[in-house]
Amino acid sequence: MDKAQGSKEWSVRSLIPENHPRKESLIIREKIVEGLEEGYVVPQGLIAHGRGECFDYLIGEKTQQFAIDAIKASVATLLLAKHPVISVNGNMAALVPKEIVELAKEVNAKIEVNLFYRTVEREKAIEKVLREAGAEEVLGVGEDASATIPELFSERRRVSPRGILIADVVLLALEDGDRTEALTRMGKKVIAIDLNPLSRTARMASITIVDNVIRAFPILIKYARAMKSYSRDTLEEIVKKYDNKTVLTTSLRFIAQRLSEISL
Ligand code: PTJ
Repeated sequence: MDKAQGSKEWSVRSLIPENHPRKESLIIREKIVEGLEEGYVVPQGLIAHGRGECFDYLIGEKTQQFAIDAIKASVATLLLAKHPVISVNGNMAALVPKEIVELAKEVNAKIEVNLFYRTVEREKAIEKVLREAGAEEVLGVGEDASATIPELFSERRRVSPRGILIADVVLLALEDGDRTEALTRMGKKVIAIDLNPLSRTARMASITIVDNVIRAFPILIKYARAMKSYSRDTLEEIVKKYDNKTVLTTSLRFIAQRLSEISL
């Protein structure tokens, strides 16, 4: 890449033709690449994104009813929570920074940085992205991540005593299953957004939204605005009726059915 190409004015996005059939998907990729260039997405995040793209293809790159059902239960759970926290990693910061801040405001949740490949530089870079997106407080950065999730050995064990440690509900995405399992053992409800219904995270979470974070966040915000006026009884009823196993089974059957229809 020459100097002109490396400058801010030159953007890879400008190389994507307006009428390219995969334009949206290519632009989303560029957001992840830009996050990598700015140092807050890790190279492994590109691999994670590719896995996500594959599963997104299988669900038709659309938010399906099983995701809407999970989104409604998630919003009810967040609105009922005493200490809800949205956990943010590199890919999430690249894809949905404004939406994270917006949803946190709607459901009165804290925002906490929590990384698998933790470095102080990345934590600070993600904090900056979130503050630029409107966040007034970002937990889990530097000394603030002074508490520990028991029986978890990755860097994800470091959490804020004002955030994930005391949270009753944690919303997370693009995650490995270990932390979800550890948080569940601590008695917390975990809401996971994961395009892969077979992942350990998807299986271990209390509520799994099988959808792309890009689409799921705006819908979460929309439902949060609508459901804020619901009574506690109504919200509790929504949570009570929700069954994550059914949602995961439905998503897998949907994929199987879709593939068999396409292959005819
Ligand atoms: O920023 P860090 O240091 O915390 O690093 C995090 C990564 C993303 C590298 C790490 O969590 C990782 O390796 O994730 P995995 O184990 O590859 O899991 C990612 C999961 O998220 C997979 O099940 C993907 O299908 C899914 N996924 C990928 N992109 C999206 C997604 N789910 C929802 N929306 C997406 N855009």
